[in-house]
Amino acid sequence: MHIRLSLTLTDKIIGSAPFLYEGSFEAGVAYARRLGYDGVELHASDPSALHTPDLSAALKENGIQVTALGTGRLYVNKGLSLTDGDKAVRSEAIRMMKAYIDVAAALRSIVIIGCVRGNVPSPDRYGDTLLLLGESMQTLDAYACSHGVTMVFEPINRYENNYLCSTYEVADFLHVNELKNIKMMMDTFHMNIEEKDIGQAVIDNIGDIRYVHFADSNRLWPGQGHIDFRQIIEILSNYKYNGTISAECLPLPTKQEAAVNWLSSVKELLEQI
Ligand code: LER
Ligand code: MN
Repeated sequence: MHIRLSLTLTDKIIGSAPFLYEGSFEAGVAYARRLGYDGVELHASDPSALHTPDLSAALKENGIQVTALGTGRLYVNKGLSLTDGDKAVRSEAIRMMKAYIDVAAALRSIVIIGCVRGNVPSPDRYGDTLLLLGESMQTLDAYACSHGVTMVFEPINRYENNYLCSTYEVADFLHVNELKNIKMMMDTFHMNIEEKDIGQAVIDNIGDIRYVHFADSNRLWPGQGHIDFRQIIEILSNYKYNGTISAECLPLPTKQEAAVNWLSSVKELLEQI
């Protein structure tokens, strides 16, 4: 199994965001290398901050790959969503997502679609929201296809987003909308809340899974809660998953301790395969 282990970097941690480094991306790349990571997952509210000569030089110098770009800050910082009732807001969300795709094409990275999906404003608007999301995703899929970029939709637990919370729901949505370059990712923290059987959900959806976040049931690094990571890694290995596993967990007790402990526990699990 050829897996890349990636560290989550952000320019600014907002609230209880599960990222393990805060500061300049160039310094973050060197830090990820020093700790022994192979890649970085970048979370910035402005995609243009990610396509700079300094960052490219830092990536090259440290032999580090950008594994994915997170886009949640569009929703958290700017209130933009792909399903907003106001067409002008949806269009702005799509315009910004296209800017992330442009950067991802240059960096050969994946783009994550997480909370930028927005929420269903009231139960009677569920169908309309799915239709709006389908429309926005078709537009992004066409753009991603023409730029050779893969996007991954993240099932997020019900306490953070009120629809498309489980892997099965997301798989249905992607298939019904016949999306070509938009696949799925899995985050074990969310799966622990939403799936009946995490291992079975990985097996049933493996054909669509292109990216992985590892955090334990309490969102600390693997081994601190009760998720069976050995079983999940065995399944990923059996199905020849060759993508990234990313360290998206709470920065506790400190960012650095979480980053160091996440890596050593995941490496130890991988060595046992
Ligand atoms: C994003 O990857 C995620 O998992 C969300 O829960 C952000 O907090
Ligand atoms: Mn996640």
